[in-house]
Amino acid sequence: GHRSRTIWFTGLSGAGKSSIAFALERTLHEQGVRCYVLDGDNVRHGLNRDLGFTAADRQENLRRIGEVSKLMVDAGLLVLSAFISPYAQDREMVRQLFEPEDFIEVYVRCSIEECERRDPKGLYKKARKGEIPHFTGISAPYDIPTSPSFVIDTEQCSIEEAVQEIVQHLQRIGAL
Ligand code: GGZ
Repeated sequence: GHRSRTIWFTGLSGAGKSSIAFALERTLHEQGVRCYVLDGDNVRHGLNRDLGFTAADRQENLRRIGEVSKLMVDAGLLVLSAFISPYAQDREMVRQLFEPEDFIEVYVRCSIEECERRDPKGLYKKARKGEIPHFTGISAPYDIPTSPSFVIDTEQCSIEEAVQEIVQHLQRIGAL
């Protein structure tokens, strides 16, 4: 049976975190699973609009998102949180908010070269010109996850294949 929990997607800008989370949400809705996607577009313009991209602001961004995710899990939802979450220390802080089985970390892997080629919002181009400070992968770090629950490589598989892999993983661990 389905239990509410948080699936936390981490990876570079343009790696495909939000696309996978929204596609997964559609698939799970079709199966009657109540879920909700949190990502930069619905959190950074509202709840966290006072925060930028320094290490301290990212930490506070992720702390609040972790707390909101936890409230939504308490309310019975499967929460799909898609944030770069570049610092291992911050991902660990968020993990600590949950029971171990209630937090699944998915590393959405894609090389910086490929993210820069995709550049869906033109942000890498701007970051290269020095117009966006602290840009992850260009002028700010990304700590590669050392023990994620699951890795999705978006240079190797499509969004739909990624969704199928995650659904199968969730079934394997009895989460669906
Ligand atoms: C990284 C930035 C930055 C900087 C704006 N560094 O691809 P996007 O556009 O839609 O997603 C990115 C989003 C990252 O916000 P997060 O809340 O996920 O970051 S973190 O988890 O690190 O707190 C990108 C855009 O915001 N963006 N400036 N400097 N990404």
